[in-house]
Amino acid sequence: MTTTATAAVLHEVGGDFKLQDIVLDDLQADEIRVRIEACGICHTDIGAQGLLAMPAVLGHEGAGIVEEVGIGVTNVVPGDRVIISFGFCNHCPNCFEGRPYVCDNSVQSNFGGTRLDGSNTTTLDGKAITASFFQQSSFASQVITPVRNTVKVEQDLPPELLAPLGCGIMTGAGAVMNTLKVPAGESLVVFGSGAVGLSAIMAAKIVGANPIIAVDVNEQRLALAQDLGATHVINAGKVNSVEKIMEICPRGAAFSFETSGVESALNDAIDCLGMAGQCGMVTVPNYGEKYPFTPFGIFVKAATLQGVFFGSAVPNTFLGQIIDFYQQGRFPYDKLVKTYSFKDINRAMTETKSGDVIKPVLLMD
Ligand code: CXF
Ligand code: ZN
Repeated sequence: MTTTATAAVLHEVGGDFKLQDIVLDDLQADEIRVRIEACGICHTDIGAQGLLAMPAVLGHEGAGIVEEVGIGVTNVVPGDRVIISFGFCNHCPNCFEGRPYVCDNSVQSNFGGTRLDGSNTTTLDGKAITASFFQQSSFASQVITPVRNTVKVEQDLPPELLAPLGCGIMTGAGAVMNTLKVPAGESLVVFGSGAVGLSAIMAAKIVGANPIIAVDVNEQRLALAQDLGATHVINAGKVNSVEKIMEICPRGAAFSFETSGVESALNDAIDCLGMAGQCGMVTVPNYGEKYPFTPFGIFVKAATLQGVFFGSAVPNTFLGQIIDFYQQGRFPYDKLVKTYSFKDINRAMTETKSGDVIKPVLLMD
């Protein structure tokens, strides 16, 4: 039996979202239907619009209550609370080896607009539309998602804190803990103090990185970075950040992490490294364009430039660890969150684009 839900439907790239009735398909055996309580907004909800056929339902940081389960689902039941994370196929060699964050079918799974078998979950006025964004499309009151990319939550946390764990917060923390594996006592420079960068800083404090240097152009965000664990902050709009970093780390930084997508920041994130340094990058300047930098800067230091997908996290184990750190007071990511009513999604988007809010979270009820 199909289900009617309300979704924020995007009809043109960069346009306003319109709350409309949609119809969700019947569940396949491995799927669940979730009543979304909250959904975070991530910059990929903005940056990916151009990749999708319109109309489309976005949203990929959903959390909510299981309403219905497919016939093959045994690990959750209606009434359970889940976080929905990224999509993966579960049958390619990388998934098989326990690395779903580099699933061979990641692009199709997260940006394909349909289930992995090509079928549609969602219709609007009787016509199939682009959905299954990150196998969820959680800017909606209800979604269909494969159970494998959901994490059952036992802890008593409000939905606005569960939702953003599925992408941005996990990516920042995971970049430090899983991808770069920054050891205690090593230096880390984080470029960009948004949700991903600040999560990286909190994780860096937990692992004992030192120094932890935050680079941004916004004084308020730098103050927050310091509050969350940065030992030094640098305003790249006022001083030469590489020179400053070299004063703090005369041998160059052991690790850098670029989260801003700003061209000069990526150059600086490479230039500030010492010998055999490692730079993680979670986004790119000028998506898809050739990039004007010289690989010599990497080669000459035997350095590594590492793309970071989802913080190399396996959500089913990693999200529980983050929640534990939060409950111990060691990962206070609630300081990044601002909630909006679902109907105010367009205001939330405007404040996301302007940088007024760090981690906006929509509340569906
Ligand atoms: C995405 C960014 C684009 C590549 C896949 C991972 N992260 C989430 O927003
Ligand atoms: Zn995201």
